[in-house]
Amino acid sequence: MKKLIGIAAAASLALVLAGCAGGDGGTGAAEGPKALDELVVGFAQVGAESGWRTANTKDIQASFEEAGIELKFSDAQQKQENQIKAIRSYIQQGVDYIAFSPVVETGWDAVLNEAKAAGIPVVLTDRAVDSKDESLYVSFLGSDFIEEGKKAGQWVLDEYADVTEPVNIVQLEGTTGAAPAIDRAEGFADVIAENPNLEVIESQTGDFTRAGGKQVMEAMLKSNPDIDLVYAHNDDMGLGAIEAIEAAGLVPGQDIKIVTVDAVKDGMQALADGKINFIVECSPLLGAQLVDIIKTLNDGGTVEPRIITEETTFTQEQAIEALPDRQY
Ligand code: GYE
Repeated sequence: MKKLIGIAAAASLALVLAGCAGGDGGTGAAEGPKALDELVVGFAQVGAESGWRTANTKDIQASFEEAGIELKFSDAQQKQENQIKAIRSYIQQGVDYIAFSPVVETGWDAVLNEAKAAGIPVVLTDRAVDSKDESLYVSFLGSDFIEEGKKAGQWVLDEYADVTEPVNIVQLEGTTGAAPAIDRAEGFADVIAENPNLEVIESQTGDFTRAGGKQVMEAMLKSNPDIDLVYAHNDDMGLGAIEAIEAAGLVPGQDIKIVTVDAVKDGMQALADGKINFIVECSPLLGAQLVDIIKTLNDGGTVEPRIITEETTFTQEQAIEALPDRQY
């Protein structure tokens, strides 16, 4: 008799556990939270185009590992079609959550609707989509890129406050159509508009890569003998520009000033060395917050639709001070 009760108890415990494991397509809430080691999250990364991206990937992978949550990871090599394929495969595999950093802003509605139909919540990390339908994702975690552009513009405005001559600025844009490229250009343009001497004489994409920044800068140096300042949408393109400027026999940071965004180690080193003049920070450390979002959703809680990363700016002195403790 005792044995029979034991078996019955074990069977009902098994049923409860099976209930917890879900099978509801991932919303989790209806049947209670899953154990963390039963959760599966699919992450579709942009690529490995920059120091920022490498740090972001490392941080996300490490955070999920630490939390004991399985993370499926894919690298889209900066191609939207690859990212869409990865998301579709996560949907097919029936993951519990999908997180991704959209390479460009447009063209996501179809695949996001597929995720929604499958009941898989989507979290945007780092970059935004421009979809009007905000029900297609639960939250967007990342920086305010317009604000970053404004901070870069403010430094330029202050630096050239007293000039009476035109200041020739060239801009190295990030990936065409990417939220940080669009917004960093917009914020910068808004602020420098206050001083009519500040003029962006050329603006080209360097695709957020060092090689791209170098190549575009080489061409710009050929067509414009009189460049005063480079505004690069990330450190890597600024570092590429430094190579081109040096190859042209000019001194980066002096003959041509450089302002960038990100504050990854290599950028901070160039700032400390006086080759870059100012960096606006953009933090790639989004892993812990992403894990928190997933845990909250798994517990049936709600998350803020927009979570903005806190960031600062760096001058040369500040870079020298911050470098020894810089994590990425
Ligand atoms: O600034 C750049 C990277 O989306 C914020 O992408 C990110 C940007 C970052 O390639 O270095």
